[in-house]
Amino acid sequence: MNNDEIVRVLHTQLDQKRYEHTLRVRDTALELAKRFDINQADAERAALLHDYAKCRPKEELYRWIIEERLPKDLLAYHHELWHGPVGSLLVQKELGITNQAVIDAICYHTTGRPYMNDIDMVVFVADYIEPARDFPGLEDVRDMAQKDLVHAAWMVAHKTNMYLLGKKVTLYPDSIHTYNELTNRLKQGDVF
Ligand code: DGI
Ligand code: FE
Ligand code: FE
Repeated sequence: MNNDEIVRVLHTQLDQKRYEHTLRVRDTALELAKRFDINQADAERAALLHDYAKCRPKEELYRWIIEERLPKDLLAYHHELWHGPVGSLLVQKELGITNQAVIDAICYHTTGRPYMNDIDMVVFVADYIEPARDFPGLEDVRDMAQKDLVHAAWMVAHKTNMYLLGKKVTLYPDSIHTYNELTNRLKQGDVF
């Protein structure tokens, strides 16, 4: 399947708002991949497909988690966390995607994961900084994404977790582990 075909599929799978978000995440991911000399084909594919399951009903997402080998503990957390793991499954089943780097980046794009690789971080950061996003302090993350991808990913994890704590919602363990591991990486690199 080439990227033009994927874009056509996305148009049928996603509502207009999500489709346009996806194209902006693709453009942003490509910029980051070029800037940091990361595999552009993988970054583009993962960005295009990162929200593949976002518009499925939550009952369907629930069913995939029950029926397939996906982490059952997701069900004890907000359903917003389900579309990444389920999307990573459905792109294999429905689109025949086999590229593991792409599959992983889709799976972990909402929470991150410890020891994220470059493709994971490109999607994690691009999803947060695409041009139509407007979070408090977002310009600082955009500036950092011009210089240091790990530090930018740390800022995304930090800001997302702070925002969620402010809302008094539970944090999925991967969200915490991602923050901890990136903090350790920056400390080891003497950034902090
Ligand atoms: O799918 P998008 O809207 O493009 O973005 P996303 O997949 O990064 O995030 C979806 C939402 O998930 C976002 O509002 C923040 C939320 N989220 C991320 N980590 C956690 C979380 N929500 C809860 N309850 N717990 C988490 O650990
Ligand atoms: Fe998402
Ligand atoms: Fe997204």
